[in-house]
Amino acid sequence: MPPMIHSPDVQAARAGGQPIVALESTIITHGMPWPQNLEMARSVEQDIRDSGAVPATIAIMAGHIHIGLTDAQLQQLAQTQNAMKLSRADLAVALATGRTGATTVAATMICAALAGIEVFATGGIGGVHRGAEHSFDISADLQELAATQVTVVAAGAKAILDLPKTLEVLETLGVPVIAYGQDSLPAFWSRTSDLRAPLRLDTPEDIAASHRMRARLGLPGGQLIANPIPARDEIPAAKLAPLIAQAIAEAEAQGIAAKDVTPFLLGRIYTLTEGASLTANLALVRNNARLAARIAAALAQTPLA
Ligand code: PSU
Ligand code: MN
Repeated sequence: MPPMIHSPDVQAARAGGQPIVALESTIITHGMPWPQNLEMARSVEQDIRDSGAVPATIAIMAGHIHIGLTDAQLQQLAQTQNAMKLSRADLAVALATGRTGATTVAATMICAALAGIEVFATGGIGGVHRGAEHSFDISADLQELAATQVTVVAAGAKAILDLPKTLEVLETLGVPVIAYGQDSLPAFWSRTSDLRAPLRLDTPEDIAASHRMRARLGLPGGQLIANPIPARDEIPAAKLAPLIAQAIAEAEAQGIAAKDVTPFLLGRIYTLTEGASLTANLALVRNNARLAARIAAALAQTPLA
């Protein structure tokens, strides 16, 4: 096994057979500004506890995979400037050389699977960027969903992406994209998009049963659960569209590329919406955490074979 440290809470949960939900850390270091990032990390963990599961925020610290962080570690990570953004490609180098960094959706899935955690909550996964036909910018999160058996609860893909292309790639990769409780594909800050989700499920129990069935079929890879942001917290897509377009144009003009694209766009949209995007982002992550906890509890009741 790679160097791995479980927090005392996660250790106790494992010993007691309690449901555990994984959380990523790039959203803390690269997705939100200080100090709202720490508030978000703490409230999401509390939501999971309140829903009857145990949170395991995952990060790389001093060359170790941490499954669950103490509050002091969470604080430290939230204040780290220039933390590494670690995806599948970066994990081994970071661990082998004793580095500290945050895990993306892809890297968090890998670490969760190694730790035997089956459910993971985040805000929005990475996907196919607009203009990908020129930039080739397609998030490693998509391939990870095809390879690693973790159910990921997100509010769809971030609306800064090309959603139709993201859906096409997920279909090619054989990843089930399952809208929770509605037919439309959620678009992160907005409840609906003009795209129909390929699949729909209405209960955590059905999502857990489908997770188990994939294992029985011998299918690698996970499921993407697209959970719409609560109605009172959403920003209508029409209001966001021009701001997203502006942020993307600025990124292009400034030559922002590779790992920097997503954090740059999220930061600009935060400024352009005068903070409203961050409030919505916080609400949707918490909503995803609560659903993930219910799925983890349902999985604990669903036998393996
Ligand atoms: N969801 C959010 N905020 C974020 C991210 C997701 O609400 O910052 C992060 C995730 O870690 C995701 C990453 O894996 O953005 C995608 O980055 P890229 O597009 O470079 O693959
Ligand atoms: Mn990218």
